[in-house]
Order: sequence, then structure tokens, then C-alpha cells
Amino acid sequence: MGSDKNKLLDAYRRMKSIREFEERIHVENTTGEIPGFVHLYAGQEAIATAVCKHLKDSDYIGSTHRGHGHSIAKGCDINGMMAEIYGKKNGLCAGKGGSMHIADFEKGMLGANAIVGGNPPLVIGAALTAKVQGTDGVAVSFSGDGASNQGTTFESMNMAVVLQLPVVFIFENNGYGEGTGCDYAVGAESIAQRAEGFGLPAVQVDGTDFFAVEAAAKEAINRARTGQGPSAIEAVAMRFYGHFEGDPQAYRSAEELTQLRETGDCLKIFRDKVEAGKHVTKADLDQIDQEVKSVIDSAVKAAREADFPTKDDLLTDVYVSY
Ligand SMILES: Cc1ncc(C[n+]2csc(CCOP(=O)(O)OP(=O)(O)O)c2C)c(N)n1
Ligand SMILES: [Mg+2]
Repeated sequence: MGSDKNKLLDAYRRMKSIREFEERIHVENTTGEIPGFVHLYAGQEAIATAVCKHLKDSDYIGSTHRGHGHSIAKGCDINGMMAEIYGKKNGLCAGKGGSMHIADFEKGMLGANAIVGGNPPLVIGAALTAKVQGTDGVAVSFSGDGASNQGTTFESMNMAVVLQLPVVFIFENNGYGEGTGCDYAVGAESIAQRAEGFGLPAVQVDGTDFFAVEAAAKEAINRARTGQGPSAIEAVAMRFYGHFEGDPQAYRSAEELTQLRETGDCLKIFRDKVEAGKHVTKADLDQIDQEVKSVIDSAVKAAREADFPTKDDLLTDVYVSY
């Protein structure tokens, strides 16, 4: 019982951390202190959290331009991430990457990736390494509906099947690639159906339902870990904010956004489910809300006060040293 409760609270803490991180960046971005573009993951938290729950630090993930949620779910340090987004020297990548290039190999985070369709080839490389070295390592690629149309993604799915790699392709269908609806741009009945065409076992799940994603991810990751080859999951959940911060969102209505917050909020859906059960109370979850808020407050404060890299820092990290 105790461990069930702890697992639920851990999942909620992770999802809430992502939400609070993103909501706060939405506000802080207006001050002009954050250099570069930011793409917020709010609305899709259940997907990254439910998938990464089944992964170890030694497993790898590849992410997208919308990578904050994947990074937090994989265990990256929140203070280091915030400092990175502010371009500061103590950031996870020494302030040289920013929002779209957060990486942390110690946590198995291969990197956010500004190239749409950029991560699947990297991720199958990590999966091939695990297979050749005979570890039980798994690699997971997070891609959007837009990235599902890229040739790099097709080639990666094919190679994963041909080489029977320990990889899972997570397609986060949030309805849009920038301002283009996936109804228009994805030429198949579903992304899962398309993945099946490549020979992958594939399912479509409700990405606002943590438990649905968790169950599908458990099966797919177990399949990969036990040498039974690759899988794909299409998880459907809309983003709450624009494509990037500053997007006027002329392609969707105000009603769509209001309705999303009311009926498509994975945190509310999670809370309703667990509060109706025996183990977790509203007070437990409210307490996590408070704790997470203070973690994010202090991450923002520390990031704002930290130093920028110096000119000399420009000359380091240029080449890999082995
Ligand atoms: C190869 C490439 N083409 C185009 C772009 C411009 N671009 C950045 S994000 C994006 C949309 C991606 O949509 P999707 O994969 O659905 O991810 P989402 O933004 O919805 O999370 C596009 C076209 C890019 N960064 N890289
Ligand atoms: Mg999309």
C-alpha cells in the first residue's frame, strides 16, 4: 500500500514539476531575460512522466525542441536546467545550449533537438550500442506528429525493425506541427497505424491519461529490454501554449484553449482519479503543489543571479575530448 501511494505521489510530483516549470517560464520569458526561443510542454506532462517512469539512468532518451518535460521526467537537475535556459555558466550545458539543447548524459538524456526528426537516428544509435554491448539498455525517441512525417523518422523505424533494436518510438500527437493541423499533414489514419506499416507493434493512447500511457509504455519498454524488438506508441494530448512563446495562435480558437484547460488537463485528470481511490488525499497533492512551487521559485532566483559564461568559455567544449 505504502509503495503504491509513494509511486502515485512521485508521478504527481514529476508532472507538477514540469507544469510549474513551464508556467513559470511562460511568465519569466516576458521579462526579456531568457535568451532564445522557448517551446512549452504544458499539457503533455503525463506522457514524458509515464514513459520515463520505466527507464533507468543508463537508458537513453532523445528529445525535441519541446524538451523541458522530457528532461525533468528523465531526472535532469531542475536548477541546472533553469540556469541553462537563462544561458548561465552553471547551466547543465554551461549555458551554451539553452532551452533547445539541454543534454545530460549522466541521466541518459541525449539532448533536446532543434531539428524536427533529428532524434530518431541518434536514438537508434544508442539502441544499437546497447544491443551490440549486450546490456539490457533501452532507448526512447520522443517525436511530435510533425516529426512523424520526416524521412529520418521513417528510416529509423525501418532500421529498428530490421536490426530488432531495443527502442521505443513515442509519437506525441498534440494536433499541430507549428500551425499546421495533423489532420491535414499526417497522411494516414493514425501515426500508430503508420508505424505498424513499418512492422512495429504500435498502439494509440490518450496522452492526458497517465495510467493509459504508463501501461502502454510498460509493455513496449519491457519488450525492448527483453530482446523482443522495437515498438511505437502514439499518445494524443494537446499543448496548452502556442508553438513557441510569442506564437499568436491564429490557427486555433480561444474556446479550444479554454476547453483544454477544463477537460484536457492531465494533472486534473490524474488528481480526480487518485483522489477517488483509497491511498492519496487532496491534502497530499496540495502539499506537493506547495513544495514544487518553492523548488521552481528558488531555481528561477538562482538562475537570475548566476553568472554568464565568459569570453574564454567560448573556446572550451568545441571538440570532444576522449
Ligand atoms: C528539419 C526541420 N524542419 C522544420 C523545422 C521548423 N520547425 C520547428 S518545430 C516544427 C513543428 C514540429 O511539430 P511537431 O513535430 O508536431 O512537434 P510539436 O512542436 O508539436 O511539439 C517545425 C516545422 C525544424 N526545426 N527542423
Ligand atoms: Mg505537434
